[in-house]
Amino acid sequence: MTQESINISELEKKSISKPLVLDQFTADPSAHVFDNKIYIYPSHDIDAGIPFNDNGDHFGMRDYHVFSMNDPSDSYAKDLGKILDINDVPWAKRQMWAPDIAKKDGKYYFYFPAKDKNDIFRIGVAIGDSPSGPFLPDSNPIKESYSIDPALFEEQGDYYMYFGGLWGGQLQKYRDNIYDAKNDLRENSEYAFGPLVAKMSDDMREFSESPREVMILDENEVPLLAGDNDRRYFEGPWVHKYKDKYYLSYSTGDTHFICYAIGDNPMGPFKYAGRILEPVVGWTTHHSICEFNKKWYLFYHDSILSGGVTHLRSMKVTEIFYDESGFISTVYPYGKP
Ligand code: FUB
Repeated sequence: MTQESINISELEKKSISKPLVLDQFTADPSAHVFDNKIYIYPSHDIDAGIPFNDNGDHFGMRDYHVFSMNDPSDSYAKDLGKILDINDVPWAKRQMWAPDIAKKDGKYYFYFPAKDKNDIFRIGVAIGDSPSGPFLPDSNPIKESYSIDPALFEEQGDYYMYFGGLWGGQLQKYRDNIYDAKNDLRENSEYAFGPLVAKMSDDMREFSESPREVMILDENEVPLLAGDNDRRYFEGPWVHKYKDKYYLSYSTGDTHFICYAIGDNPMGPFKYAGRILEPVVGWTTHHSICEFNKKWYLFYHDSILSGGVTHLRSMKVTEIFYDESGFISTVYPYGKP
């Protein structure tokens, strides 16, 4: 949605949900249920004074807070405080982007992307004994990790990390997990980039195998093309399971949708299945999906609270619904037109 074409106060009135935090800006919410309580791990948006560009340099975040809710119907999420600061991470220089967390054997593993001293995005881990920390970061990023937007999914004791984002997220600079500054976006007629997936090692601090690209197929079982901007993967992967099927949802970036694809295996392939969220106010759209008391919720963000400022976003939540065939009804963040 372009900033010129919208009237923010009109859309605010029509919003299907309200910001969950009012005294700071929060984005890219990764929501999880631990001990029957909802914990949300968002990016902590700030105004770093850097002008908007397609490289996302204006997203200059420097720390993370964790929030909790007793129920998604609560009006607000409670700030449990800061859990990690860029100054505590020896390898990180700038831009702490969308994080996620996983619980294993009573320990909590907080995963976050940041640019290293060479301005290359890597993914780090910080470990704690409770969902609210404190978290102690490893002194190096995860080997073979790159790009942005880690999202963890657990299945019978196996943990999978999905990651990757185009443009400022640097995914287009890699082929077969190797960086080359000369690499760029694929041609429109080539297969689209997918997110990467790797199984985690037993200690959750490394990949147990090299990352593999996830395929997203169209209705004819052919991989989506790079020029299919309304449907192809851009950033913000999230995987959840519903009735024995695996759902990969993601942002389409420059077309501003949250879409999803369904598969029979956490590694894919996934078949494109539709849109979950129509465009929100702001350039980015980023979400998570979480079950609580047998209902399903979409955590997402928009820039309504900041009056439309792209890099000052607010997290929100709304319930989502599946039909009998397992398809998710599209959410219209400001009501169905
Ligand atoms: O918050 C910074 C970046 O914007 C995230 O990593 C992307 O997914 C997009 O939401």
